[in-house]
Amino acid sequence: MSVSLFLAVAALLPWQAAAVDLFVRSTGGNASSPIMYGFMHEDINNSGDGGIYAELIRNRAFQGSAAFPASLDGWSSVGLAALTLQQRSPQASPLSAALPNWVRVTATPSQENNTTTAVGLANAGFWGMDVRVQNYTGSFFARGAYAGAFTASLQSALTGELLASVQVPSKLAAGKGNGWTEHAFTLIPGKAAANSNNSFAITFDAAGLDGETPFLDFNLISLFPPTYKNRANGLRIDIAEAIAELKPRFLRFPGGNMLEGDTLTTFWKWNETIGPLKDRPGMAGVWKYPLTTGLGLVEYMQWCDDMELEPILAVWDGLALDGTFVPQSQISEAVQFALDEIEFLTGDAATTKWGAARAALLGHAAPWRIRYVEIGNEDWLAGRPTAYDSYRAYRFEAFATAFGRNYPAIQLIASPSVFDDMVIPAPAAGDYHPYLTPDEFVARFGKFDALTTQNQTLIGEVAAVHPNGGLGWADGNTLMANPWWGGSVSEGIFMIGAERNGDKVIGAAYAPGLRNLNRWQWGMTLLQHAADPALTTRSTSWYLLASHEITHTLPVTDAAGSGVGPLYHVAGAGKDGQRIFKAGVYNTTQPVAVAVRFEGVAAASTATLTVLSGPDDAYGFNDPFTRVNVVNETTSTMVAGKDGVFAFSLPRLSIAVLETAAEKRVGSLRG
Ligand SMILES: *[C@@H]1O[C@H](CO)[C@@H](O)[C@H](O)[C@H]1NC(C)=O
Ligand SMILES: *[C@@H]1O[C@H](CO)[C@@H](O)[C@H](O)[C@H]1NC(C)=O
Ligand SMILES: *[C@@H]1O[C@H](CO)[C@@H](O)[C@H](O)[C@H]1NC(C)=O
Ligand SMILES: *[C@@H]1O[C@H](CO)[C@@H](O)[C@H](O)[C@H]1NC(C)=O
Ligand SMILES: *[C@@H]1O[C@H](CO)[C@@H](O)[C@H](O)[C@H]1NC(C)=O
Ligand SMILES: *[C@@H]1O[C@H](CO)[C@@H](O)[C@H](O)[C@H]1NC(C)=O
Ligand SMILES: *[C@@H]1O[C@H](CO)[C@@H](O)[C@H](O)[C@H]1NC(C)=O
Ligand SMILES: *[C@@H]1O[C@H](CO)[C@@H](O)[C@H](O)[C@H]1NC(C)=O
Ligand SMILES: CC(=O)N[C@H]1CO[C@H](CO)[C@@H](O)[C@@H]1O
Ligand SMILES: CC(=O)N[C@H]1CO[C@H](CO)[C@@H](O)[C@@H]1O
Repeated sequence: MSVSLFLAVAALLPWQAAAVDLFVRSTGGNASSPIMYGFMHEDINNSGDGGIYAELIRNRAFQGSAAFPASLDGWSSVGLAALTLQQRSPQASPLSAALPNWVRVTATPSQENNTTTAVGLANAGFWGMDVRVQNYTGSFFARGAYAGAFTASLQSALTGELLASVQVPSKLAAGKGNGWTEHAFTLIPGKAAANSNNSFAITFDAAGLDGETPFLDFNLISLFPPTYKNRANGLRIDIAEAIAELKPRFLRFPGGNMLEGDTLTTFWKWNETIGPLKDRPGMAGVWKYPLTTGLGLVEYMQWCDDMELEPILAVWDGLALDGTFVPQSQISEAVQFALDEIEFLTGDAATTKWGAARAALLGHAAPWRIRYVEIGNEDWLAGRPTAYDSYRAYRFEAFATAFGRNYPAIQLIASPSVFDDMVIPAPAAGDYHPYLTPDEFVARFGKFDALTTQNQTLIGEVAAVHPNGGLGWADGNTLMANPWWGGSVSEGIFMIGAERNGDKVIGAAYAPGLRNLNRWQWGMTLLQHAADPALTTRSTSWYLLASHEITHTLPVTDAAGSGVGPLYHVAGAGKDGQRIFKAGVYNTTQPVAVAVRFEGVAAASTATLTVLSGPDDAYGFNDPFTRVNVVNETTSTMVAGKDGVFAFSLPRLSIAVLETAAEKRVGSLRG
C-alpha cells in the first residue's frame, strides 16, 4: 500500500491530531509459534499436593525422606485410640517397598469403665476439605484382625456435625495373619457443608479386635472428589477449569526447581512417579514440604491430553540445587535416564523396552507424542559459575547429541536463554526467565527483535514481581504479595513484543501458576486457591491475549512514525483469516487515541474491541478474600468508518484486542 493512503487517513481524522494511525498489511508477516501461551507447573506452595492434584487426604501414606522424616502430620486419633507411626520395621512387612511406613491405631481402654468403643483416625486435609453433595471415592489399606465394619465419614472440624458416613465391611477376618488388604468405598454427603473446615475419619469398633493385639495398621488412605474429566487419581475440577479458561496451548513440567531436587540423589525421578500409588515413594520437595508424586509423569500427560496442551517436558540433566553436578565421566547415565523417559512415553509397545513397560503398567499401548524437551532447568543459576560451566562444556552437548541421534524430530530447549551468555547451537532453542519490574518489562518490548529463527527461545517463566523503583513488601522479602494491575499490563506489553516475534519465541508461561493461600512465600501467581473453591482467584490480563490466537504476524506501519510507547502493539491473522490487533498502553496519564486500518477490510466492516482497564491505583490487585476483581473488561462492536478505519481510545494502563470477523480468504496469505 502506498504512503498516500496513510496521509489520507490522517487527513480524515483532524479531530484526533494525537491519534496513533496504523495500517496493517495483509501479507509480509511470519508464521507464529502455535503454542504462544502456556502454563507452567511444579509442586510449589502446595499447588500440586493440596492444589490441582485432587487428593483430599494430607500425608496419606506417611512418606518420608532424609529431608522430611515420616510423621503423623495431618492425623489425629478418634475416640480412645493411640496413633503410632511404624517405620521400616524389618519384622513387619510394609505395604510395599515404596511405602515402608504406616500408622498403627491401638485401642486404649478407658481407665474409668474399661470399655473401648468407636476408635480410629482423622485427617485434617490440606487446611480443610470441600464437602458438597457429590461422590467421594475413597480407599485404604488395613492390616490386622477385625470382625465388623469400618465407618468412613466426613464431618465439620468446627462443630463435629456429621456430613457423610458409610459402613465399609471389614475384609480382615477375625484371628491373626491378615496381610494388607485394600478397602474401597464411596461417600455421598446429604448436603453441602457450611464451610471448608471439615475433616475425614475412619473408625472401627474396638470390640471387634483381637484381644491380644488390640490394634490395626493403616496405610495409603485416600479420598477423591470428582475430578476433571473424571480421571482416576486426577485433577481438582475448579482449578483445572480456571486453567483451561486461560486457553493455554502448552504445559511445561515438572519444573522448575522441583526437577533438579536439592541434592544429586533427590531429583525428580520420573520412574518413581508412575504406576500404582502404592509403588510411588514420593520425594523430598524443594519448597520445604514432602511430595507424594501422586501427580506424576503420567498424570501430567493426561492433563495435557485433557486440555489439549503440548507437553514441554523438562528432563533432569545432572544438576542439583545445592550446586553439585554430575561429572563428565558419568553424564551418560543421566542421558540414558532421560532417553528412557522419552521411550516410556513415546516408544512402541511391541518393540521397545520402556514402551512395553508403559503398556504393561497403564494399559496405555498407544504412545504419546513429545515434540519439545527442555534439558534441565535454569542451569545458569545453581552452582554458578562452575555448574554452569559444566553445562556449557559437556552436559548440554551430551544430551543434544543423544537426542539428535535418537529423537531428531524433538525440538530441544536449553535451560539458559540466548541472553544468558551461552552459545546455543541451532536447532536447539533457549529458555528465558524474566522476573522483573513493570518498567523493565516494558523496556524489553523489543527484546526479541534481535533474535533470528536460528536462536529461538521459550519464555518458560515470566512474571512482574517487583514494583517500579524498588523492592516489594511481601513477608519481608523482595516480592510483591500479589500480581497487581500495573504489573499485569507490563507483562501484557512484554508479551505483545514476544508475539511480534512469534517465529522466534516458542511460547511463554507465567510462573508460578498456582499457590495455596494457606502456604506461600513466593507471592506472584496466576491462580490462587484454598480448600474452599470460592477462594479460587484469577489474576492478570493474560487470558485476553491468549484467547485471540495469532497464527501469523502482519506488518504494521505507523503513519506518524511515532515509535514505541505509550501504545505498544502487534497485528496478525487468526486461523480463520480474521485480523487481530493487540495493544497495551503504559506510562501515560492520558487515554491514547488509535486509528487502525487493515488492508482489504472495507468501510462498514465490523470488529470486536475488548479492553481491559484497571483501578486508579496501579497497585490494585484481585484479593481472594474480598473477591473484588479490579480488572474492568468491556467489549464493544466497532464499525469501520470511511476507508475502513477503526477509531477508538484506550485508557492509561490498559490491554486491548481488536478482532475482525473471520475472513477465510486472508488466512492463507503469507509473507
Ligand atoms: C467410658 O469412659 C469414657 C471416658 O473415659 C467415655 O468416653 C465413654 O463414653 C464411657 N463408656 C461407657 C460405656 O460408659
Ligand atoms: C478390664 O477388662 C479386662 C478384660 O477385657 C480385664 O482383664 C481387666 O481386669 C479389666 N480391668 C478393670 C479395671 O476392670
Ligand atoms: C454418584 O455416582 C453414581 C454412579 O456414577 C451416579 O449415578 C450418581 O449420580 C452420583 N451421585 C452424585 C451425588 O453425584
Ligand atoms: C529410578 O531411576 C533412578 C535413576 O536411574 C534409580 O536410582 C532408581 O533406583 C530408580 N527407581 C526405581 C524404583 O527403580
Ligand atoms: C542469534 O543467531 C545469530 C545467527 O546465528 C547470531 O549471529 C546471533 O549472535 C545470535 N544471537 C544471540 C543473542 O545469541
Ligand atoms: C516511564 O516513565 C518514567 C518517567 O518518565 C521513566 O522513568 C520510565 O523509564 C518509563 N518507563 C518506561 C518503561 O517507559
Ligand atoms: C518477518 O521476518 C522477517 C525476517 O526476520 C523480518 O524482517 C520481518 O520484519 C518479519 N515481519 C513481521 C511482520 O514481523
Ligand atoms: C468500566 O469501563 C466502562 C467503559 O469504559 C465504564 O463505563 C465503567 O465505569 C468502568 N467500570 C469500572 C468499575 O471502572
Ligand atoms: C476456625 C477456622 O479454622 N476457620 C477457617 C475455616 O475455613 C476458612 C476457609 O474456608 C478459613 O478462612 C477459616 O479460618
Ligand atoms: C516455596 C514457599 O513459598 N514455601 C513456603 C510456603 O508457605 C509456607 C508458609 O507460609 C512457608 O513456610 C514456606 O516457606
